[in-house]
Amino acid sequence: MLRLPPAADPLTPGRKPVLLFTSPTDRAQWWTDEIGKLMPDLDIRLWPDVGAAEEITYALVWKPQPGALAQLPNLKACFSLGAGVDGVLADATYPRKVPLARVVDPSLTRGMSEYAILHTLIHVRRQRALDALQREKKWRQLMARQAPETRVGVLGLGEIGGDAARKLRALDFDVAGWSRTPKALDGVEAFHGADGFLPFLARSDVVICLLPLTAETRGVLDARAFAAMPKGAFVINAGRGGHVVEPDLLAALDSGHLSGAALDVFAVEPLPQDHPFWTHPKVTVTPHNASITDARFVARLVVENIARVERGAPPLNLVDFARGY
Ligand code: NDP
Ligand code: OXD
Repeated sequence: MLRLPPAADPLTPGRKPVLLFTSPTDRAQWWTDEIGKLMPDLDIRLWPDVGAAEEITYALVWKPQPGALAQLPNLKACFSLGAGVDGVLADATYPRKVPLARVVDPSLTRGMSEYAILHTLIHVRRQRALDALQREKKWRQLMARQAPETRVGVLGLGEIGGDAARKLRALDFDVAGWSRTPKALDGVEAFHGADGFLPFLARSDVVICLLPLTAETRGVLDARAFAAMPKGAFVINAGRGGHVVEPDLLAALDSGHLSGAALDVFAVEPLPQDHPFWTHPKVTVTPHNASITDARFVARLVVENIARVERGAPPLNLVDFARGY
């Protein structure tokens, strides 16, 4: 069992912060238990049982119902349950005067890098073909491309993409990354901006999308992008479904230009039962679980951020509304 050291209750005496939790997917009980261990006096309300809206001072959210946050007149800060905030900013009524913080945590980052490495290795080591041979009880050795001969391209070099790029580099892959602004990572070829995009794709045998979904990055992986990748390239998407133009990806797979894809995120989630990705022979589908925010670790960040705001400091990991991430 994980043991957390006891934390002093950091609430200002005489004031009563109230946290609203709302998520269609995360387990409320898990979060209230973990936050309760660290801040026992915190009043936590579970959507839709808000009580008096003016009493709510903090919100911990994943895909909140549009309009819900705008109805909280005394909201001091909002905390995303994930690293991505597209599901919060999709609500045009989000009150922009309220700071929005996102999750940056080693547990979340580690899971994402593991996903990127796992699917890179499954592809490079031809594990799906070996699984098929096993099903037929065939003993046949398959040659795999060496890591230094494999050009991996990571879209997004932030908390998660930067970590994945460094770890892939440590496995001897030939790694490049693409970001909005120039970045320097040891041993990683860096590309940035619109001008760097197609050259970055053209040198990438495995393309791993770890971008946030913003107005600029929506649909970034479209027919033009797939055509720019070398024949036989493999695509991994753990950013957001909105990054991929799904019909374009299917066309690039079916034409034989791309060798396969591992997809964790989709335009519509859960992935509809009749979606061709489910049964496509070149596609691996996972249910948006590349990395799941773990309340045992991230409750501490929520509590710290409440304490910071209570003492007049900005929350950690603030989102820049103008950039959208
Ligand atoms: P960060 O904000 O730390 O990093 C984002 C990176 O994307 C930065 O390098 C940034 O560039 C780059 N970027 C943003 N916009 C553009 C653009 N227009 N062109 C080129 N590069 C751009 O985010 P995280 O690494 O913490 O998270 C990334 C995403 O991962 C999340 O937003 C979420 O969508 C996804 N995610 C998915 C999970 C899953 O389970 N599938 C779990 C967790 C996260 P710059 O460095 O110049 O700012
Ligand atoms: C996240 C996610 O953004 O889980 O953290 O998708």
